[in-house]
Amino acid sequence: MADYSGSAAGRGFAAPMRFEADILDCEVVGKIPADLDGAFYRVGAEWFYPSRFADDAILNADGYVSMFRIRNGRADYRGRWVRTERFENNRRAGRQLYGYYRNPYTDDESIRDPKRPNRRTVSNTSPLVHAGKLFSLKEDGLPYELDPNTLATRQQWNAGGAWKSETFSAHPKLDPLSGEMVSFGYEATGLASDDLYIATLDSRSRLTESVTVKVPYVSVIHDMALTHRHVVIPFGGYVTSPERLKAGKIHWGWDASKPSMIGVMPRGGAAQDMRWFQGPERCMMHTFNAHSEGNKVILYAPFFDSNFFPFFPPVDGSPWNPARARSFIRKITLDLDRRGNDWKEEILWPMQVGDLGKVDPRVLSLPTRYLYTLFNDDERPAERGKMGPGAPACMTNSYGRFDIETGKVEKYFAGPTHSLQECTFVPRGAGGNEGDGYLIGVVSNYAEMRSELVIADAQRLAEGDIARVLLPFRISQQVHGVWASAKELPLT
Ligand code: V55
Ligand code: FE
Repeated sequence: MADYSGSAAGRGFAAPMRFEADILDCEVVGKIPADLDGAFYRVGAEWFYPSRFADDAILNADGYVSMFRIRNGRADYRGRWVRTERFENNRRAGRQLYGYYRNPYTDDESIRDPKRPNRRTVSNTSPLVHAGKLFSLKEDGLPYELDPNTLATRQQWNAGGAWKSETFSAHPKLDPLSGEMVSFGYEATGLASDDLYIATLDSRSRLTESVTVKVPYVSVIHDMALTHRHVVIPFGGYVTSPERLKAGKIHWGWDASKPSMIGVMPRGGAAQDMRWFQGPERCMMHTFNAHSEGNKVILYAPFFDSNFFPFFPPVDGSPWNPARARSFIRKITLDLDRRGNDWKEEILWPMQVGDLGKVDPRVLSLPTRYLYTLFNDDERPAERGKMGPGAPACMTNSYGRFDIETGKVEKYFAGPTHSLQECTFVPRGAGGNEGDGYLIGVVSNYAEMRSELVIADAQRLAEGDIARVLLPFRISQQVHGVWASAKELPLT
């Protein structure tokens, strides 16, 4: 039996839940809307065998995929490990063979292969549904295709050999008008390489365009944004090098002297069309959305002031600073007609928010009115005395709909012993207006030490949820989730 004590694995509510699960017709409070027919997929990180290093990143834990299949007002739950090559190698060995987050030099000799770092992927970051297929993604490797009903892992996928990067982002963007997917891979040609590969696949998943550009410096490029005319590539602060990796360190360190960068290139452009804009110290992980207005690109993103991740330490040896790991909803304007390489940045709301935000997928790449994300509403009570072990010091008790047009914030409160995970917007029907739909997400119930799925009307968040699906156990923190209607996947 693996020893989880003293490892990077959590305790209490966050203690590893190593089983796979099927719950038919879950207990429901309230009424699941009859028009919901589809599946909510979640991908997250869960240690099968714990890390060998107490200071490793949770981002290095094994991929775990779960789904809520919802139809006829009922919900079934299923959870499975993503059976990566790494998972199967570990299982065969009966122990953790792999070392630090994205550092193959720290791996057990039996599987060590620094020339092929993408084989180490844990595929733990986000589900993707495109062209009738389901995938789990992580930015250090290729997608794993999953069975959308059984969640069985099929095989790694590279668009039939057309995808020419060793890596594939966890955040490709889907164009709601053309059905295209635009995605990228960074460190595209090997460990710490400065090649960034960007490609477009059509609505049937055939690769139509690709380009490779050099990055100004090698950093985490976690997310992107897409407009109907441009591809937007933000990053900043994190650094790595072959020397750092050979010295046995975790993949990333934080270098506060590095500028934040945003690359903008026309969709279908050539390498020389990439324009790099530059800004102050920022930790740039997730985006909400972007659109083009003439020769301006407007990006909405919940970027952090500085390093968000305590396990990627500052390279100058200073301690991680939680006071600067704050994110705000920022509006960034990139003017392609200006000669300078700077951008204009506005903080739209002074309140701190979580950075796992969403928009209505029908407006992706287009002008946006509503941004949805999670935050902690300090005006709501937290009943600490009722919570079991492992509740976080900072709770996340609310979802918000942030109205860019009016500035108004509509708030959903999950409860005094509850902490929410990322929200997902579910459109009501295929047509319809932006914002007409549901906001759904999993919440940790620390009073009863189990998890729930909440479903709220996205236009009536203040009225509370309309249904809650109750699970009889804790499920691990998702990183990202996606809703797929029964029209998008062959669901049984
Ligand atoms: C992120 C998550 C990752 C990762 C790199 O949220 C960045 C950002 C879950 O894995 O490997
Ligand atoms: Fe992400």
